[in-house]
Amino acid sequence: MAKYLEDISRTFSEYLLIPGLTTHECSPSNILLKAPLVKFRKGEQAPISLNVPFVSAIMQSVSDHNMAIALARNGGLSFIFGSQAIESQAEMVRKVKTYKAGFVVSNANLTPDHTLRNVIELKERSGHGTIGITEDGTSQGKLLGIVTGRDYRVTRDDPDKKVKEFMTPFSKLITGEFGISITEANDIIWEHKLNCLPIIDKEQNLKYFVFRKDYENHKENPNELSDDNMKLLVGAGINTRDYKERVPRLLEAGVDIMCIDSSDGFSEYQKDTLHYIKSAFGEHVKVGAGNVVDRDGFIYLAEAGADFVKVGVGGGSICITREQKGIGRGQATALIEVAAARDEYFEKTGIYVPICSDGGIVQDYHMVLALAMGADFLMMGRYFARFDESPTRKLMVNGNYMKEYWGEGSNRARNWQRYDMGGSENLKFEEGVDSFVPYAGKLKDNLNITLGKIKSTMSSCGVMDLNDLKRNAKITLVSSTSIIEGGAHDVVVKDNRSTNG
Ligand code: CPR
Repeated sequence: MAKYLEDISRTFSEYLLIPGLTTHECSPSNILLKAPLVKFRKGEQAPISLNVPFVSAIMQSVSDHNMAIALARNGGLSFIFGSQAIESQAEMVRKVKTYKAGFVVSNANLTPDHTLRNVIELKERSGHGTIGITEDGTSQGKLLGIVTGRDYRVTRDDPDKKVKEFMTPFSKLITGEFGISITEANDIIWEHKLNCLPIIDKEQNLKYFVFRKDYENHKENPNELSDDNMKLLVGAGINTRDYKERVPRLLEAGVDIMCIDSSDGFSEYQKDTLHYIKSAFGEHVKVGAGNVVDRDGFIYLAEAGADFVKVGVGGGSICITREQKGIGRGQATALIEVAAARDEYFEKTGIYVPICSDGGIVQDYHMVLALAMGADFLMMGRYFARFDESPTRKLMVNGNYMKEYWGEGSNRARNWQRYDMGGSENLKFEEGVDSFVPYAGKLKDNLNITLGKIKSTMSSCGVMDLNDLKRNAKITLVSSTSIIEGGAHDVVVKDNRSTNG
């Protein structure tokens, strides 16, 4: 007879935190959000920790090199999507590892024969106000000029006017030589009162831009997550099929950690993958596994050698796994059981295997609930997809700016390799949708607001760090009527407050 679990599958929205005593020292500025990323022994420190307990989802529409750079600079980490050719994924990893703070590869480029209309479209789509004009329109082509908002007037100029007629031509540009340090580049910026300094090689090819505003930002990035050589940390998604070829290429490119990406990770395929990687490349090579939703799944992957275990089946915003396959579990219930299994495993073996709550975070307060329920860190897709730094297009939809966001098991991603059972049957149905999410601006601005809220909640709960939160939070279930009480009610709201979307 099938086994019936007694519990009801519950989601984050069904819980709230009860405030604890807020002491004088427990002010948001004293609260720490450092979190272990990989397993460690009792009494030791995790070999890799996050400064902010967030990682971005292993998805085409979320985690490329730009997202990875932005997130690591702000204390979190991206897992670059694995649903792409090995070489292009390795190249993205390399871009993060060779990233030099302040030197930005130009993401918006055109040729002199493009038009003002193209400039305006590109600016809207990419959000970049400085456009590199190169011979072939690529980011590394021969630099012929730049265009910024000061070079044209949208309301007066003919949209068909050619870029070459209004760009600031190369002869009038001040440039820096490839190889100069960030301090030298900033000296040139200050001396010539520039907003942007193009860096070129001896053949006049564009290499980077250095922006005045980035220099100022850089000083404001105290959480930056970097290795011993001051290079940013980066992760990558892998699958249970081509790991023998993919993993060595990712390691060569400098990847710091990998994660086996699957909607159902409780499988012998994951165990085989973990065993192979650990024996072929060594214990120091870090690999997370998942996803699971119960004790059995966690213990299986922890014993198979996973460095962290990811929790969540079917809770992702773009995910229809539960509707399609009838598998899954409410994210809060899954997390609470797996957190207990992690603590039990730690008690028994002295090895702490961090868990990551993956998917289903909608409101900022869900994050602090997930951390209180025992998640060591959180993986989010929708949250990050809304920012400038995600790899997708920004489009105007019904009068609002939106970013595209699609699931890894949707037809659009065609990432069928993540499904461990493989085979052609998996091509016959989708596990996710293609969608829009409201555009929200820069990662840094949004993250600062979110972290401010989390710290403020922690202060209300009277806890100083994430361990303290896990141990001492008081969590209560809410009834459907008390959920109504929690929003604005029985008043006529004057303005529409924006939410996380
Ligand atoms: P949200 O943060 O958007 O709610 O969820 C992101 C998570 O959804 C991903 O990290 C991944 O685990 C899961 N996911 C991504 N694509 C999916 C498809 Cl097509 N089906 C099921 N789950 C998916």
